[in-house]
Amino acid sequence: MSEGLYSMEAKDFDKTLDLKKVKPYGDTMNDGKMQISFTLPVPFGDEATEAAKQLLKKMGLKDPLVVFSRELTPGFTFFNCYAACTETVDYTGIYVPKVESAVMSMEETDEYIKANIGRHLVVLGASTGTDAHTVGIDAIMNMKGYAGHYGLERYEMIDALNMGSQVANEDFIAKAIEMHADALLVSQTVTQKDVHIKNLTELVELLEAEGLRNKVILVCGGARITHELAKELGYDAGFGMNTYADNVASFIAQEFVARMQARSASEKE
Ligand code: B12
Repeated sequence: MSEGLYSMEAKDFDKTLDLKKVKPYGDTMNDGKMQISFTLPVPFGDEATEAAKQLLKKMGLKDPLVVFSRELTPGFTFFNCYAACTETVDYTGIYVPKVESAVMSMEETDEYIKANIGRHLVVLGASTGTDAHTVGIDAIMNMKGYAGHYGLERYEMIDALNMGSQVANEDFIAKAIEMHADALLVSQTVTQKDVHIKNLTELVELLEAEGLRNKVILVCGGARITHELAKELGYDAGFGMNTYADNVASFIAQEFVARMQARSASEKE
């Protein structure tokens, strides 16, 4: 198995740091310096800069500094600011639910599928509903891959089809049935008015109505998706920023094998 993409653990940090009281780092340790950007609906000028500083102070930040401001359009001013944060967080008490499968390289995943499953896995993906963002799902599926990581279409043991964007949940399911898909990958980028929750929930409901939910590995992803949210919505896994095909393929293959083993164990009982 290859090393995880993010292998740094708490033990690897500077030993002199108090991980129970972590604060932002700007120039020197524990200076608390943060960069904050925002827009106020006021005209560009000295009063706007003062308003931005006062707001930062009210947020509990010290020594506010407006380092850049510009009129966006008449009546609106954008700011870049620095200020010092006085709060700390206890890093040692943090728990983030995430996909637990070991991350394998493309070659390792192909070997794993050959050895443990013995046939190609069929994976269908799309950006669903009204969502027109294709770059995320392409990054995971496209033959050329993303950031030096080949996509699922490149895997010898995966038959991958990317339906593109704005795919209706009904059409997605019809294709999944036609292809006998083992895994479904859904990308959701736009979260305005929680439209992603609506789309993702509707897909789960439709799959349940078709009696398909437990027959497929259901995965969603997008910049605002977390594993925790995905589980809450009835998905098997969720992936956010900095995901590569390696993460997804490893999860699908290992989850498929785990289900095969669970099925054969229950048949023996
Ligand atoms: C390019 C872009 C567009 C293009 C999309 C073109 C295309 N062919 O994809 C166009 C111009 C069409 C567009 C339109 C809109 N956009 Co736009 N767009 C972007 C932009 C600049 C980049 C998105 C992107 O490509 N990221 C790169 C990819 C690689 O990252 P990613 O999607 O996060 O994918 C990674 C992970 O999330 C994960 N992942 C993603 N999907 C999946 C799926 C699975 C199964 C898995 C495992 C993992 C996974 O893996 C990927 C690789 O690591 C972002 C801003 C930004 N800088 O992020 C705004 C942004 C996403 N857009 C936004 C908005 C609001 C819109 C519009 C509503 C604007 C409008 N008012 O018309 C429309 C919506 C159109 C629609 N119907 O969907 C907002 C979304 C805000 C929100 N949270 O809802 C953003 C964040 C901009 C902003 N700051 O306001 N957009």
